Amino acid sequence: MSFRISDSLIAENNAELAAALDDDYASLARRLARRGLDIDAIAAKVAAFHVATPTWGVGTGGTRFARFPGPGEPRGIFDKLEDCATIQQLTRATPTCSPHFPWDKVSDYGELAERAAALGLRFDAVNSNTFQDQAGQPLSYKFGSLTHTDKAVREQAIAHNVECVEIGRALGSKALTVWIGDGSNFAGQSSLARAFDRYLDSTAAIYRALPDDWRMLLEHKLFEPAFYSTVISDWGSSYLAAQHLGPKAQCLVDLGHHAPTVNIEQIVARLARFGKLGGFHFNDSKYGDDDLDAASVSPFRLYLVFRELAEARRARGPSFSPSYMIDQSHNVTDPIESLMQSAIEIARARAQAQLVDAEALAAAQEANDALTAHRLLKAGFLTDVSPLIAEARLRAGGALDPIAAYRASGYRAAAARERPAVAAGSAGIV
Ligand code: LRH
Ligand code: MN
Repeated sequence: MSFRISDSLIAENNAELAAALDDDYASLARRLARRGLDIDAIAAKVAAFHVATPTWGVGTGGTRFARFPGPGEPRGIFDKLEDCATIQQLTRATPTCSPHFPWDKVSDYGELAERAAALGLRFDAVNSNTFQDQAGQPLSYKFGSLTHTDKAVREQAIAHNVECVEIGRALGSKALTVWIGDGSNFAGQSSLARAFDRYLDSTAAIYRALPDDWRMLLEHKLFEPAFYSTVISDWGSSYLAAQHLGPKAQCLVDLGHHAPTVNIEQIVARLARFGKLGGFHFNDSKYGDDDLDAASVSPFRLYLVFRELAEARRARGPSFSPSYMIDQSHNVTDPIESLMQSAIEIARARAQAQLVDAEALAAAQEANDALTAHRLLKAGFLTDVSPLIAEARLRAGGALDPIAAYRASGYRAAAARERPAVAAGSAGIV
């Protein structure tokens, strides 16, 4: 697309908001100082915190019933990169994106890497896909992929993952995310034990193809597309597999992949404790894998996850560096706006998690002073850090109000002019 949002538009937009921000920032600075906290130090930490956008998330998403594309839908990875670059330009929180293959397949990955670099983007983990059959694919994944009973199907799926590693190397990525939908819809349909053993064998073959400095991120999910059993259904199965495979294998926590009542922040604490927390797919959900915007349903839960991340970083130091990525489906909003809002809310949780007096909290916990401990922990969540995260964006060259700047820019209308309209109707998340 020839249209790019101009820095002058962002500067004009920021100028209108600057005086109010300065006032709010100074007031928050005083309040945090009373709590012994240095607002500039926290703003610097927030500015250094980044989350990757999902290339599959910049197009309008759908459900199994339907997808209702909006104007200016990205036609392919080059359009998707432009939209990811626009999110980064305005939020300064998303300098990386996570691609998905074969959805983002091109003939020249060198050209793709150059285009991304020209747009100021880098690639985080690459995602394989053995949950759909591609046109011309010799063997079907209807009854599974890496755990299929037919060795030839497993080998086809392994080969695809190894190809994704090769693509990732050309793009400068350092990790492969493996999510498979393998499972069953009837009790007795598959051997729960043998299916897991086949998973271990197949992922071991992929593991052997990993470069030394790469990670393999195993993504668990409770159900869907399988509705009786899922081979990697929970963090326990994922952890066992990662332990079995070796140090380069870690677990990826997609917030939407758990039963509604599961204590996800405790899973984060457990996996971090054993050095197996490899990454996140941030989103939110009320019922199932709803892939809603991060913090749009349970902002307190996201905050609690970042509290455990802050504790893990205190315990494990700078070597603790999970991949932070978003994985959402935007069915009724402009995907760029939703991804910007999500990046802002994730930065908010990151900032709030820094505001807890960890020593006082530990003392209250040791003293079994439940209410004081809860109040000390909640103090971060109850602090409106909007001025702090806005200032962090401003100092990084971003927009104080990314959505207002985006709407004022006319980017979506320009995309609609330059990208042919897409017919409505086809079902599916992308
Ligand atoms: C599975 C999942 C996985 C992706 C897909 C798009 O539900 O979370 O991470 O491959 O969504
Ligand atoms: Mn996911």
